[in-house]
Amino acid sequence: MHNDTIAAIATPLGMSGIGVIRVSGADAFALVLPLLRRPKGQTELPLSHLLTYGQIVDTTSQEVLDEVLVAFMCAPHTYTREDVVEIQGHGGPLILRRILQTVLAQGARMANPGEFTLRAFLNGRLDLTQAEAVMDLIGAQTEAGQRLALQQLRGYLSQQIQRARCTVLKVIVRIEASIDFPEEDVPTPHEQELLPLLYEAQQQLQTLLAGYRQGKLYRQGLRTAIIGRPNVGKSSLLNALLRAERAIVTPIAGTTRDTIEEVANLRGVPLYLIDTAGIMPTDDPLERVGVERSRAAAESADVVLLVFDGSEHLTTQDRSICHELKVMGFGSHSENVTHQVGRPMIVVINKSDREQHIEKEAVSDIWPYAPFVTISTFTGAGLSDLEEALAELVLAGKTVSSTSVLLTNARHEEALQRTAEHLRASLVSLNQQLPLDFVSIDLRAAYDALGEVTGETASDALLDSIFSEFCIGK
Ligand SMILES: Nc1nc2c(ncn2[C@@H]2O[C@H](COP(=O)(O)OP(=O)(O)OP(=O)(O)O)[C@@H](O)[C@H]2O)c(=O)[nH]1
Ligand SMILES: [Mg+2]
Repeated sequence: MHNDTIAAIATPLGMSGIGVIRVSGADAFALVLPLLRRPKGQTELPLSHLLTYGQIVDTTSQEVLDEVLVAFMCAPHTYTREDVVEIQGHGGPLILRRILQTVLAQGARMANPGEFTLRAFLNGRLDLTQAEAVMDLIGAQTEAGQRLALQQLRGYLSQQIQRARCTVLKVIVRIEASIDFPEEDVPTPHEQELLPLLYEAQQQLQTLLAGYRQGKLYRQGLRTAIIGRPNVGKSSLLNALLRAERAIVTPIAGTTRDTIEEVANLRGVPLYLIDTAGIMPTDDPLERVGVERSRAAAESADVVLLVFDGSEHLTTQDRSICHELKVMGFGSHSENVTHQVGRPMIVVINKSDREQHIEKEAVSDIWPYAPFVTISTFTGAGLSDLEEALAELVLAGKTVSSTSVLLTNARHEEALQRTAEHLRASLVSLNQQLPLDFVSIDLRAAYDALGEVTGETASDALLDSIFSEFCIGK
């Protein structure tokens, strides 16, 4: 299954300067060479890792399909560690498909999603975290996300996992040697000897797990819904945070009819800003759909920016929106921002450039613990405070440094949680002076769970599910 030769278009299908077809496997050279017509006199084998100029010809019709540059790359210094050929043609979908067709007609098989990277993994060029990092790198939305993916690709995460795994293994070896060879005088390890090692492994894991929440933010971003009654300045706020005139702003209440999503960058975290239609009672069927979408946006948001018009008195509409958000669980119930109980939100009082009429105390009574920010989208006053408050709320002031290794993947997190539980169980058994084989059962489970992260103990089903999420040609 994994020793045939595969081919796929490796660049997105669209109009572009060039497009690349990638071929990998033992027969890659033999399949492509007959299709390549080189300038007269060139008959020697092309040099590895250099570009060869020529024309791709359909072998049955002899029709010239494209003028190309081809890179022939000998194993093992290739992406898959197999022989790889990359044909660079002109970037038109029709041309690329026709070139691919002729390569397939020569006997290559169409690659499955992620199959090139799967081969790189199976051939030992990448471990599983590195293969997954390839996908993260392609999908990265911010520079911080890109940096994290690159660190993972370079193997920094695997190193940390291996360190913890090695510590666990040390304990397993000591325990099992004493169980297996009691007659050879391998002494039974003393609990005081094993505990420090297990504590160390547990700490290594907990450090990684603590970074997970933060890492996830950088990778997936934060859904931030801008909610409020009509005309308070929600669309103006979206534009201000994007520093672009994205949404239509008018003095007419009900300007925004549908939700609008845009990505802004908050200190490296992708901020998915959702501008919504003002929530209000209405009989208009079109408006009603918009209002329902606003509610859904709030429901699915990680954070809500609740906007009020500071130049007007608090209205019943404002109050009923507050009520709806409370029902959804928004608003912290404790003063301590880092140990919030409710879903995070920020109260934004807009239009500070005008005379203020809003009953601020009434608003604070409704939201005693939510951060308050007063802004004007006209003058820009308070916008940096708002960004600060958002960063404080979600990052607790932290930003990703170029050296930190953060766990970003839910699969890794799940496996490490399991590892941590097994370690905890082994520590309990050790403390209760249970027989050492009890301890060792849990430690073996912890060792295997760590191996799942790097791929050493990953099942075929797990591999399938991971690589099927890749794009074709990767
Ligand atoms: N003075 C002042 N006016 C503002 C400010 N922000 C927005 N406005 C005005 O308020 C009106 C409504 O602004 P929008 O941004 O369209 O408000 P909205 O909440 O998106 O309104 P809907 O889409 O209708 O729900 C416009 O006339 C804006 O120019 C501000 O900071 N100061
Ligand atoms: Mg609007």
